[in-house]
Amino acid sequence: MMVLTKPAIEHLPIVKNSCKATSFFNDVPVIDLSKPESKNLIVKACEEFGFFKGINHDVPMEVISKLESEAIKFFSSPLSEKLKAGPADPFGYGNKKIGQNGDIGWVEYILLSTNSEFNYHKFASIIGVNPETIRSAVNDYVSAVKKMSCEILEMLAEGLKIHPKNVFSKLLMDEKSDSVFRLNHYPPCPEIEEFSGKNLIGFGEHTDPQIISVLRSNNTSGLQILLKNGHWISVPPDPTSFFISVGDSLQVMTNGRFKSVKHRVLTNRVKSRLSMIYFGGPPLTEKIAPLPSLMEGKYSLYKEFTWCEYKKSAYDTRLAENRLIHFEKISAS
Ligand code: GA4
Repeated sequence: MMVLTKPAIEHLPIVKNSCKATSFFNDVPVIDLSKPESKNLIVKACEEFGFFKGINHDVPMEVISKLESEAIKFFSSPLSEKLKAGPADPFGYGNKKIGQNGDIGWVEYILLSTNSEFNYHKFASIIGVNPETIRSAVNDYVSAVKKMSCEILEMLAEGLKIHPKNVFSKLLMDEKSDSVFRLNHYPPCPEIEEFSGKNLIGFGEHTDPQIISVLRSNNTSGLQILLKNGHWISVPPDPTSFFISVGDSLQVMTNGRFKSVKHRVLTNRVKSRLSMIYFGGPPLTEKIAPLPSLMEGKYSLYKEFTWCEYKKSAYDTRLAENRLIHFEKISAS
């Protein structure tokens, strides 16, 4: 195995291997999305973990495989070619640099907005296909995953006994929904002499600012979530399922009943990891506030803000920061 010396990948964040950080998460809540009665389990999973695995979904495997194969072709292209589709500011191709505030990781990615026209020509010419091929692969995948996300959000609303059940899903269905889609590729990371017993970080710890995030990966491990008890646990990959996370906006809309889950990705020494994540967000002008039916006579824990204000503030932060803290009301006690 190739062993690198530190200067080659200096500056990249690392994490110590500890039993807790590497223990596998066998208790990940698994929710059968085809059963209406799963709604109560979804609520429980969002309260306890802010995270669950959804099985028996209706996203066709061909739709997933089509996009996956185009993504593999793109990420296998020479770096000099891929760089022509960047930099990600924030949309486009990004390599190691995450966001605009100095975060880096052992990752390359394509980030795109689902409500604005994306320039597929650059990507298509790099892998030598018709731009329509890429556009339809992305659109078919995003439409299917968005539909599934809306169904999950409606089950969630029913589980919470909120009427109408589309309170959350209508925000994603809105034609102005400010959603984002990202393809992340984590190349295998060679062993590093000075860092033995430690892992390089692929994508540093963070919460997602949107309402809901839906992740699908290949069969390579790397994803970890932070439990309420402060332990990081690894989530075993499952390419046939989707992993759903509560975002900051859903935390606010439930007045803190659901917590957005902190997560990160560690690199793998042997295999590359490819993940596709849909981040379902509301329209920019949407007010993000606790739903009155979830207040139960309590006060809102958060100041009033729009998604545009939150997003702007979030994009000015470093990845690991607690972004919601600036929007919390100071308690009187
Ligand atoms: C985390 C969730 C999504 O991947 C993302 C990320 C965004 C980016 O990569 O540009 C951010 C990050 C994410 C939150 C804080 C800011 C913005 C990087 C960063 C340091 C696309 C998003 O919407 O917020």
